[in-house]
Amino acid sequence: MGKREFRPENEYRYNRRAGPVRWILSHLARYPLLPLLTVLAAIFNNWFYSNIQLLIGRSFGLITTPGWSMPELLPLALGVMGSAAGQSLTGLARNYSTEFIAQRIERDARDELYISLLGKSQTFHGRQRIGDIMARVTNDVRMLNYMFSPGMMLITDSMMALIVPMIMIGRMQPRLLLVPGIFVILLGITVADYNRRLKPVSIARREQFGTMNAGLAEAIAGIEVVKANAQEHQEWRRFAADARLFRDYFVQQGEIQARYLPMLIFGLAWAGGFLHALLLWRAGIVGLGDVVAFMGLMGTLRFPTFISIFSFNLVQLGVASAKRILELINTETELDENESGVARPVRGEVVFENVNFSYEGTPVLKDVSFTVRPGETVAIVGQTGAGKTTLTRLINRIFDVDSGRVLVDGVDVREWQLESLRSQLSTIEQDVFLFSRTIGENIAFGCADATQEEIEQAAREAQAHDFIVGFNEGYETEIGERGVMLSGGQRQRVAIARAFLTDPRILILDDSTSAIDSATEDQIQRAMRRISRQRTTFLITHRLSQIRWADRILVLRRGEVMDEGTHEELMERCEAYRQIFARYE
Ligand code: DUT
Ligand code: MG
Repeated sequence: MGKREFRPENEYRYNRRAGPVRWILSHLARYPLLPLLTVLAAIFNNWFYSNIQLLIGRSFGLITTPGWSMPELLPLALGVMGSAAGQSLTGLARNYSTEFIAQRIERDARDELYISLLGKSQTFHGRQRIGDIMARVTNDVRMLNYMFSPGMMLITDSMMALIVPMIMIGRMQPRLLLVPGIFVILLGITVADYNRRLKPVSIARREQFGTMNAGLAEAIAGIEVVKANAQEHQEWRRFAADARLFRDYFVQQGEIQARYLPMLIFGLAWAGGFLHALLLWRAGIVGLGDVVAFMGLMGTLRFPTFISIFSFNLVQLGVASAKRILELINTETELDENESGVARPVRGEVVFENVNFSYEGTPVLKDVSFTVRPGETVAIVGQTGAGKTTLTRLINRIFDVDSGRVLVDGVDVREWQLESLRSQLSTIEQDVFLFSRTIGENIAFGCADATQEEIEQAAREAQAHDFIVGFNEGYETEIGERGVMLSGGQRQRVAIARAFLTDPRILILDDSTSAIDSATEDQIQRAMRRISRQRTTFLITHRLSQIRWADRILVLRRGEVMDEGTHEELMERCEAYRQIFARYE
């Protein structure tokens, strides 16, 4: 199994390496009795139905022989009734078991996919379009459901609806098999041809759905930018083009379906079979009852013929969807949770040793080396794009170094157990992401067992308590879509409160571009100062007032450490440092 950052306990092992069909089968193997039940139920269901045709044929045979009597007909009539009841019961069992399989597999696959998404690295998520992921998690997983119910159910049923009547016809009079035999062969050929033509169109349709969805998700996520730049028209046109292409695939599919030959062939076969049966009857080879039963059994073939227009396509789509799901699951990810790695309380020493790092081949950090003692506060300054944020991301392993080492307490971060390392490390960025949950829950994120008192204590220390109780519902206030929106400064304080609660040993405050009014700024600074005490703190800021409480300052320029020292020292000797402040003050 590949690398992952997250792996739950007791995970079921599916076969993900041998293609979509094997993967689906490994899902099916979790519930081995259900497919068996489906097949058995389908066999008996069709046997009962065909039996009805046989009994009706026999009844006709009986009432056309002179001197027949009622007591002879009665068992046949009862047989029809019994078979009809049997048919309903087995139909019930068949539907129950396929529906069960379908729902289970949809649930399991969605679970599996979601778990795998949680385990993917930041690099993966940075590359992938959210809308496309959403399309796969919702729609493609749903297609697996349809693949079994009704897809596989119809196919099993129609197979039996071909085989069982054929056997019965053969047992009645082998010669009668001539027409249905030719028909079944032609059916096989035409259905295969039809599916071969339909497959690329249905698969393209699914891909296009993902593309359309991704475009939509992006436009909505970026709605502010769209509006601010008056790009509504362009975005609408872009979406309309995507939607039109999606529709075109449907039309193409319709055209292929309209030219569906098997039903035509069935019509011919039915008439041809009737003629053949009558000829055999005239020759005295079969009785009248046999002709009636034969026509009833021939009629049974209508259902599998008709339904094959959908059923095989559903399975094809299911397999194509499975392939898209597997693609996502099997995408290699760079980091691993390192379950057996070092897990212990962090003291807070951070060392960079000749670290080089690049994004997709573009070097961003070059030969960076420095040491931070436990509890020290280090400010990192440098112009925008210098690599400050990137540098801090190597500590909590959002990314891994290309060469060199990052050590926490003398241990390479790659040797740490990922969860242990990340849980003792907090990052507070300017652009804080909050979930659409209550403020209290957002503060307690990552610390699920926190009590209300602890949450409020943390909020007080983060200077957030006052504005929170200012809301009507206080800590129960919903944030985001269904509730209040918070300002940048308020969000930041919620994040600081979260950090107070989780009490990390290493803290990263990434605040380089913030622009907040001075009253709020004062509060945030007080909160930041308080939280930076007694833990190793990386401070990315251009505010002199904050830089002053740093023990040391690192000057980063185009990914290289230029100099380090106190503010006064650097003002004295470092040109790059002076430049930064010439600009910002
Ligand atoms: N970069 C990427 N991919 C990313 C993030 C950044 O290619 O996912 C590039 C942009 C920039 C360089 O890496 O040229 C350094 O980016 P970083 O975000 O580390 O810069 P910063 O020092 O934090 O800049 P700012 O002060 O604007 O936050
Ligand atoms: Mg940055």
